[in-house]
Amino acid sequence: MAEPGKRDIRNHVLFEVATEVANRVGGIYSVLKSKAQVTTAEYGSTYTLLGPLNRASAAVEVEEIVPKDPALVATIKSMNERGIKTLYGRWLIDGAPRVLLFDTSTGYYKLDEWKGDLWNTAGIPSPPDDHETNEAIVFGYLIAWFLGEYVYHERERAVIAQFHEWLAGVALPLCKRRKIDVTTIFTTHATLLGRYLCAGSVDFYNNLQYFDVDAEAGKRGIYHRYCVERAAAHAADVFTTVSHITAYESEHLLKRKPDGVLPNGLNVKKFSATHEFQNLHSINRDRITDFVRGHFYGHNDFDPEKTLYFFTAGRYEYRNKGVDMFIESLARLNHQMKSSGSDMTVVAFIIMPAQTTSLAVEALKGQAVVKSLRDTITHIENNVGRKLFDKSLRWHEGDEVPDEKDLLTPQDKIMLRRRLFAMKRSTLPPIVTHNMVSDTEDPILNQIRRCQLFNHPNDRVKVIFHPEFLSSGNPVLPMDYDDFVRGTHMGIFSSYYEPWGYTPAECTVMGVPSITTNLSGFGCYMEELIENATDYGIYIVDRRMKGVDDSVNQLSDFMFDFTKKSKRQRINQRNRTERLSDLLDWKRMGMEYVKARQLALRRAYPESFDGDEDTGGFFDGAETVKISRPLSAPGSPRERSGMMTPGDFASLQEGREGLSTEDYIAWKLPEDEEPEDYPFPL
Ligand code: 1S3
Repeated sequence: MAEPGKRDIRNHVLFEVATEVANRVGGIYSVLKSKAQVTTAEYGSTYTLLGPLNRASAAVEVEEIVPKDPALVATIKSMNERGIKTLYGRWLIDGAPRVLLFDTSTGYYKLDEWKGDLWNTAGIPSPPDDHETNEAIVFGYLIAWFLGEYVYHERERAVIAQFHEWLAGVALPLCKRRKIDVTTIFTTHATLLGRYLCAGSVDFYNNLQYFDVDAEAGKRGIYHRYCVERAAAHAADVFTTVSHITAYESEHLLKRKPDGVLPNGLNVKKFSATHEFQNLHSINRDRITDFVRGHFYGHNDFDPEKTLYFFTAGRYEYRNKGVDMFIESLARLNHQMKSSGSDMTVVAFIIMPAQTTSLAVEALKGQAVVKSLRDTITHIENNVGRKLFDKSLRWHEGDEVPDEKDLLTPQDKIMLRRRLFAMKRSTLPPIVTHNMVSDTEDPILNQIRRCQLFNHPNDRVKVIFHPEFLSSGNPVLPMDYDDFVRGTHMGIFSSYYEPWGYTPAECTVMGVPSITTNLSGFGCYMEELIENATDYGIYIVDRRMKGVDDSVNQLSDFMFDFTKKSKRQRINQRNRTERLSDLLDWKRMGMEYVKARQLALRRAYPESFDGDEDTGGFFDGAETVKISRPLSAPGSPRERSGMMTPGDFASLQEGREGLSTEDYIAWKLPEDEEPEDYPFPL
């Protein structure tokens, strides 16, 4: 048995705790799912994800198996005997990691006791009717219970528990208070207060140092949640976030400097044929074109060969995700294209789930009339072909060559005429594909109305708002998200608040150029890494140093310049974009996670590292991994000296009290920016 404080750090056990394990909600699901392969490659069966049990999604995402680890078996048995239901299994994704899901409903019999305990031990209040917080409390207490029992049964190996986001954070102060022999990491993917403050009309980045955080949280009714988040950040052995901009935010809003940055990666899949992604682009672009033809029936007066598909997508956070700026820039782009006499058309999609009642009749009708037209023409084509063949068979020398006029029968003409009349339309093609619950109050629709982007035939920019996540089962736009992205020409994410931003990163690995901002973690990361990012199809709008009007112009100029590219230029750019995908691969990004875990072990078990300057290969392995440099013309990412890992200018080393503010000093904004100076309503 190990002496206290002397657990086996080399063969440690890893738990990752989050509410989005095998449960698709948002960005954390993407992080855990895409990272699973590299983490299971490193840990095998000693890696387990812990989450709340959502029976509906577990039914399709998890295959139940029997645990083998004796400490795990004993702990689960003990919890089950005290009424807590669990599901242990494999998450059916690449890497097939093990998951242990807790049915929180079976822990509610202790809710009142736990709420009292949370107040007494951590001073965290919990109002009676906040379901989300109640869930977080029950889940947190179940996790602390689990970890406490687990380390009682597992006496040899060190245990690392990494927690993602405040919803999984309640267990952290409990682990600390109860002195549970685990070492912990807390990773925040956004701060609660940051998200709330940015969604209002606050000059967030210039005032970060000055917010009265308790008062601001109180005003927004989230003080208790904020307490959980702040307690989690302070109780963890190692505190991390996903980008430097969020590190700066966390320092001021959560009052602890993060120890380092763990940027998000992707599970990059390379095709054996280098240009396969270009083929996929053209196949999926044609599928989008099919949809567009239906949507614009009666108004298909633009050439698909000269049409570009732009899109934005994500959680419906109108201002945070920069939809306000996107629509305003589209209006300016429309003006630029019209006044320059451009023969191109841009169809801009907004894919953001909102409350809807059903698909709009017009959207369904559009697809139906175009399908009928296509069916009728196929029928006529077959008739004409058959007749032409028959006539040709009967042809003798001296006869006339069959005349096309004799090939179309009167019935064919009537059928065709009917289809053509069905496509007559007295209204403009719709903006939105669904019936909205609050059409007149919807911020996106109101901004489109204000900018008068009504899909008029003269408009060079058309807009389609699809207020639902994409799926191949949708009768109007039957495509999965990845296929849709591949078919577009450009993704546009003009975010104001975006700790990381998976959407542009996903575009990049699929070879789709994107526009992002220097207020998003991803944008800053790419700007830091690549000298000539635009050549690589990564356009970064300056939302820090420029006034809003100038940022909007910069965005519309980026889009306008893109419309002027030839097809060849677009293909070349896509090739260069796709070459950046190695930079975003978890094989590289995962190094920061390795370093965070190493630091957590050092902090909890310093004796195990005594006199051990060589840390036993952990760090060495992480730091000597060569970053692949697949880049060629025109130019290459910035050459950097010294240690080069994705979190590079973070520390994640013992001996430093968290990140130094100097690390993200670049985030300081000029003080004279005029927040009220918005040229459009927010
Ligand atoms: C958060 O999800 P969001 O879209 O609410 O976490 C994501 C994963 O770290 C991150 O990419 C995103 O910026 C955050 O905002």
